[in-house]
Amino acid sequence: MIIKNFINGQYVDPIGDEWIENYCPADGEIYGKIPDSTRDDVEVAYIAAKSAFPSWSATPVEERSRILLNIAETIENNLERLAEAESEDNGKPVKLAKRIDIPRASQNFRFFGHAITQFSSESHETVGKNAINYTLRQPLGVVGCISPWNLPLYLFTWKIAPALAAGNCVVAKPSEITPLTAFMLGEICNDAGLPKGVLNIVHGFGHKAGQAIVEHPDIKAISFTGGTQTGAKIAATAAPLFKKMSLELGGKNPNIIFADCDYEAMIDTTVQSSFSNQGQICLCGSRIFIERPIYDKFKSDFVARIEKLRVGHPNDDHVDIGALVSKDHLEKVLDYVDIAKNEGGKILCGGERFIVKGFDDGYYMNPTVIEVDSDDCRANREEIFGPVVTIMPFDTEEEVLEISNKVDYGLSATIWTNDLSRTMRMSHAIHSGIVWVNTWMLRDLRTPFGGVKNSGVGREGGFEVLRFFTEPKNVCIKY
Ligand code: TXE
Repeated sequence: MIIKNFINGQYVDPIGDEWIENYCPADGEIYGKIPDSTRDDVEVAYIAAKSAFPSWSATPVEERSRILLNIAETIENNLERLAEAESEDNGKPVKLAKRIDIPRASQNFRFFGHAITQFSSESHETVGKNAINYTLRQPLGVVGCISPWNLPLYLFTWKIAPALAAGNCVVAKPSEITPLTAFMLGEICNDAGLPKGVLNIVHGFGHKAGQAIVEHPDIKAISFTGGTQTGAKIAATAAPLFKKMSLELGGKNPNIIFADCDYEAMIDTTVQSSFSNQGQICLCGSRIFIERPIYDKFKSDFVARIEKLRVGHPNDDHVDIGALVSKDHLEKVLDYVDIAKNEGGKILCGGERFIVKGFDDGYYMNPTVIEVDSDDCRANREEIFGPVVTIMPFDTEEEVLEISNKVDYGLSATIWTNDLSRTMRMSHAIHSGIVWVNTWMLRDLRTPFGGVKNSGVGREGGFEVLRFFTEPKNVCIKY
């Protein structure tokens, strides 16, 4: 499989003819190559985007909307093919990609295709001075979208769809670890009638192609999802260039369980919030705090449930947990298990690499539950981003709030309780951009999405992201 850049509506080789090998996580084998793009490729993509901008930004909203809805439908029509590709590239179970990743990619285009028709600006009458102000919301021009490997097409389109809806042209780079569905998106956009040059997709390493996008003086905004350290680097590069930035970074999210919760619903959802997508979702609740009266029961029920999860080849429909995304990532996650052990954590289940028969070199790992007696250990403070959770009892609301808020991250939090007043108190006091009460990852695309502290800056979703991808300009008219 040879993946190419998608520039000006065409698939092209990288100018320098340098390539990167692409690995299949399920068996550890190389199955293709992708462009090792450089600044030169980014420049060609930028020029294509810049040339397309005058026409795309002047295209009536109804027409832009129609094209976005076409893309949504074309993704849907290619569901099977895209899900299989996503799984091959990322290691996630095909059934998960079919149920979540690809439908959501389609929904992203459908949602913003509709949302843009409802997006409006404000006017302010300045009473007593005979003046009226109205605010234009103009597209920025060419914008950069950089996405990670955990939910490849899902997150790639979560940025691209609103950028395009708002009238921008895009230079986008998917993760070099999972380029395949982004590659396929080019053809889908052509089939759906997206004009040439409106979306350009450049593949390659973050420090080369990604960095060139961020450094480009005329790319006006950067929408990035990925690791916190990368986010800091991007911010350091983009801030002196006065670019708009939206950074959605890591998380170390608390899952806070009170004894009065609906226990069965809680435990079902907690299995999901811990290990969905092999625990590689920035929203996973990787720190589980349980109120002491139900701690022992939770511990034994939860571990029993986790031990039943089936790890295996992503093509197998009976599998709950597929492969981790890469060898490096698997090693990083396993290192954290050792760190936790050295810090006194007790491994209740998992903790090891798992060999799937016939796919011995695949990057599999058993889902892992670690009991910790202090929230201060590294396993409880640093983002592991794999199938690893810690569990720990707590006694009071004040105590659990304090330990929940003590980490550097603040993306999401889950609270399980049937006490309304406590729900209100906790939701207000918790340091995070998103709070789920008695549920997890229930998404409504109209809501603001993003984190505080080291989890990022800015909000995606709904009109928030359409505001990000437009520049407000106030016009004041005296009459
Ligand atoms: O992501 P990177 P990595 C976390 C998770 C993971 C860690 C590192 O903890 O273990 O981050 O993952 C591009 N300029 N998350 O290293 O490097 C890169 O090519 C411009 C959380 O794989 O942040 C890719 O397209 N771009 C996260 C994208 O950034 C650069 C999801 C993300 O890669 C760049 C993934 C640069 N200098 C990992 N350097 C979440 N929030 O969901 C890299 N990139």
